[in-house]
Amino acid sequence: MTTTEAIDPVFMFILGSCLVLLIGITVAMVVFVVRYHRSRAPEPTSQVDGSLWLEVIWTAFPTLLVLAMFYYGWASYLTLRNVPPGALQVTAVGRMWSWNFLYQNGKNSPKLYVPVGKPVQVALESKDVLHGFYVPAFRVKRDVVPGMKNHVWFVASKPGSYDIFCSQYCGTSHAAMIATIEAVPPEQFEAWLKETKSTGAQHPALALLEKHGCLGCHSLDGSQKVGPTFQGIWGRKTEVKTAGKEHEIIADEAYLKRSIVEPNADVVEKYPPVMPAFAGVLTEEEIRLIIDYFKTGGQAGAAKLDGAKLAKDKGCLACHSLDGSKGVGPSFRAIFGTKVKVVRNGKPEMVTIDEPYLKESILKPAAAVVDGYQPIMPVEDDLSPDEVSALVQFIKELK
Ligand code: HEC
Ligand code: HEC
Ligand SMILES: [Cu+2]
Repeated sequence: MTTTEAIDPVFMFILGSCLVLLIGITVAMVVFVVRYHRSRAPEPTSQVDGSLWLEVIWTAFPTLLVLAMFYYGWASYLTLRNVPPGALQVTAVGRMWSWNFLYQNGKNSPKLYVPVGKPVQVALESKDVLHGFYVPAFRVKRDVVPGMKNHVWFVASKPGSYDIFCSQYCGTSHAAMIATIEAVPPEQFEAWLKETKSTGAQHPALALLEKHGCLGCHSLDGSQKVGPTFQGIWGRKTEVKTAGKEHEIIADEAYLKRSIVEPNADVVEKYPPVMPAFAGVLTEEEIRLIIDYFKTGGQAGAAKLDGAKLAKDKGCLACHSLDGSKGVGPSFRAIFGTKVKVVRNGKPEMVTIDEPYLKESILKPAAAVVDGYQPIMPVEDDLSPDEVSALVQFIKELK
């Protein structure tokens, strides 16, 4: 049984009983008013002292009716709470003022994709305040309380798009807290779930780095692995040993190329000479792509990620406008290069909006709070470094 099939009959039963009573009582009232009007019956026609069977009926009938409403209501409530076995597990995260959906394979999406005909259990989580997960089409509505475990389930029996609303007033843009359930055929859902990147295309060099196992030994985010990190590699000063002699180099095109093709020519100090040579494995063209990628510090890849789409999908636009108007947060329009007053460590200071500042504002919103605004911007902990760069780039270029 689906949640819709559980709820609708109860609703119709209660609505129907109420309608019958409303019409019955109103008709009886009108008939009595006319029939026993003083002009028709100037003298009282009868005096009834009491009627046992009448009393029994009008006590027993409403009692049974109300008990029946309770019984059907309770039974269908149990259907809402008991999730059928084998349901797809998704977590809905509510925050001011957007929804995000996390799947078990780590994928996340601003839209709730579900396979048609399969029950879906949605675990409800809030990052900040009280929200409500409300899907009228499937008759489910449940509060999303910070720190409390809660869930709903539903089945989309037909393909299509269904609205999700927030049903608890949660601040200024509460009304904008709308998301969509996309019910698609199961094969299409499986294919969608397998696509690894939810936003935009990958830089082709990244695919190469993954394919040739470079990322097993080199990180992109500055963390330590077997080899030096690729973060900030372009133009970096490095101590290397060339033919047994130590000297300092600056990572330029020629050095990087040699490091890939012939890693043992210059061995970075304090690292073991374990990198395999990629001469003959990577083509000239591929090496150029990789070096370009290093040059731009991943920016070229980030540019491929659509910053505008990200800003929308990640809920930034619920608080930040693109047209210069003041929202819950400052507008993104033409702020790059301007000066802004922020409060850092409790002290006011003027800062110029540059890339590091934007990055910090996104990753650590509470570090420098823009004067005149509340420190309510959420920490978006599932942004990848590329996504942060794409957002910075997007804000930077917004005229
Ligand atoms: C088995 C681990 C391993 C793999 C796989 C590997 N590397 Fe390395 N790489 C290292 C180590 C260790 C160093 C540092 C020692 C050296 O210079 O040889 C290094 C150094 C480098 C350097 C110079 C770094 C600097 O800071 O100057 C570059 C550039 C580089 N690797 C690129 C690549 C690329 C591109 C790939 C994939 C095509 C790759 N590496 C695959 C282990 C690896
Ligand atoms: C719940 C509302 C909210 C959401 C969602 C939100 N922000 Fe903010 N943001 C704010 C507020 C309020 C401020 C100003 C106070 C502060 O600096 O913390 C701010 C400040 C900023 C600033 C500094 C702006 C300036 O003029 O100095 C940047 C950049 C920023 N946010 C980017 C983002 C990005 C990117 C996202 C999406 C990943 C996002 N914000 C999501 C509320 C929000
Ligand atoms: Cu809400």
